[in-house]
Amino acid sequence: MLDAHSVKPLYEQIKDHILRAIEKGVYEAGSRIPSERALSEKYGVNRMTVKKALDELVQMGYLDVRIGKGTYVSRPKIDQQLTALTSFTEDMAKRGQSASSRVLVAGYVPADVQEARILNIDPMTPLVFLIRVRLADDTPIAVERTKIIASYCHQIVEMYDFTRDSLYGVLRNVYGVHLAYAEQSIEARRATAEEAKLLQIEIGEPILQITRVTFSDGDKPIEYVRSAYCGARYKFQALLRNL
Ligand code: 16G
Repeated sequence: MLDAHSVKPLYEQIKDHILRAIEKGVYEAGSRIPSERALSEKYGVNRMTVKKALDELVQMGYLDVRIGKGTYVSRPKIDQQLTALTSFTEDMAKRGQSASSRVLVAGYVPADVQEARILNIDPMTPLVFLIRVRLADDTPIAVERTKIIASYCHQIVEMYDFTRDSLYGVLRNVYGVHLAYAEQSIEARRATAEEAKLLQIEIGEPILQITRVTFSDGDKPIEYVRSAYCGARYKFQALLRNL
C-alpha cells in the first residue's frame, strides 16, 4: 500500500491515504479512526511515523484528538456566506439546524465613550446589553456580546426570552426596525479561559473575533456586536468579483 522507494516520505503517504479515506467517507465525520497501534500494523511502519501523519492532520483541522478517547474525524465547519445581512437564527435555519442560546446577560447599561462614538449617541445613553452563547443543534458556536440603542426597542429585555427568540426577528417584527446593512471585521486570536469554558474548547484554540456595527435606514448605527466564533466550527465564505 505504501511505496518505500517513493520520494514522498512514508508519513506523507499515510496522510494522503487517511485523507482519501475521509473524503470517500470510509472514515465518517464524527467517527473515531483506528488507534496509532492499529494503523502502524496496517501500514507496516513504526508508531512514530503514524503519529507524525496524524499530528499533521490534526494541525490541518481534519482530525480531532479527544484526550483519553482517541482521534476523531472533524465535523465539517458551518460556512457563512459574507454576502447578506442575516441573523444567526436565519443562518442555522437555512442549514436545517436549530438555533438556540444560553443567555448569560440580558439587561441595560449606559454607553461608554467608545460605544457612544461608534453608535453616534451621547455617552450614558441606555443600551440593551445581551451576552449569549449561540448554539447550533446544541453545539456551542459563538459567544456574542450585543449592545443596541435601547430607545429602538422599549422593554425588549423584559418581554422576550432570547434563549429561543431571534433578536433580529423581534426587532423587525415587533419594533419595526429595518436593519439595512452592517460593517463587519474578522480577526484571528486565541480563546480566553472564559471563552474556552463557554465554547467547550481548550484555552488558546483559534477564535474568529467578529466586530459588527449594524445600521438601520438613514445610516443610523443601532447595534454594536463583538463575537467570538469557534475557529474549528465556523468559516466565512465570500464571492469576489473582478470589478
Ligand atoms: C448574527 C450576528 C449578530 C446578530 C445576531 C442576531 C454575526 C457575526 N453576528 O449572529 O451581530 O446580533 O446574528 O441573531 O453574524 P438572532 O436574530 O438569531 O438573535
